[in-house]
Amino acid sequence: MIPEDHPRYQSLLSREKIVDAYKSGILADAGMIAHGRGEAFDYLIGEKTTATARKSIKTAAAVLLLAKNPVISVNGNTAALVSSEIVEMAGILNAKIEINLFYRTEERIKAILKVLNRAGAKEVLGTENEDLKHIEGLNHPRGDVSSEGIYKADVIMVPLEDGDRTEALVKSGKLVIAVDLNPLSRTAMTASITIVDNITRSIPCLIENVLKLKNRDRKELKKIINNFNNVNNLKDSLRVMLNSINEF
Ligand code: PTJ
Repeated sequence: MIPEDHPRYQSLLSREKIVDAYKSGILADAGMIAHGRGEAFDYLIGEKTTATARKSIKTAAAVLLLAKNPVISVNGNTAALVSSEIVEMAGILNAKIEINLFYRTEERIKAILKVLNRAGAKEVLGTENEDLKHIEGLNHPRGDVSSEGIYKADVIMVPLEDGDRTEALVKSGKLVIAVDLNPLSRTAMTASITIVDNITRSIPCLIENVLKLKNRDRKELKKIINNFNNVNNLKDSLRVMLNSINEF
């Protein structure tokens, strides 16, 4: 039981979800380490969605609304923290949901599928019932993807992705939206759009932006995208972190 008035309530709540997900076989062992690393960076941005992150979130919303075939990739940490939000967002965007794991095992796929179904997902790709295709340039099995999902997607959202796979996806011509609290990770630097924010805050904020931009014309959405530069946005995120140290 975490008291709601605890100053680190949200952070402790996430920790609890991560530990529960680990115990129920959803999370990879390394998912705990990844979460801890994320927490450290979150601390440096003040555990809030910065103006810089809002810019990338707005751009991601525009990209997702213009996508012909958007796919949201789900791994263990994402399923543990934001499964309901992912299902809600996929519904609004008419996007596909695909389980795509770095540490892929049949047991974890089943456990994550259960969580997504419980959150209301009707169709989930990337499970063991499918004939998976392989992305060029990646060793088995983390390059295995659904032929109906990531394989033919034009836009892929990959919260907490690894650098190799982001690189391979971008190389294969996909537009990749990453959520990564570490602005210096290879994923952050390789993705087309990087949201430097906690997934627990950025997915709800992304849903808000999608709803706000939903009825805007294509020209306006394209203008938002053209005004965005990922490298500059990452530099701004680093400045936010440095300033938080200077303000100390
Ligand atoms: O479920 P699987 O098998 O696909 O494995 C998932 C993990 C995350 C274990 C795997 O992809 C991995 O090892 O990732 P990395 O290389 O540790 O990268 C994870 C990145 O996510 C790090 O840069 C963290 O800072 C960042 N991160 C961690 N928690 C969050 C986060 N970013 C946003 N929100 C978070 N809550």
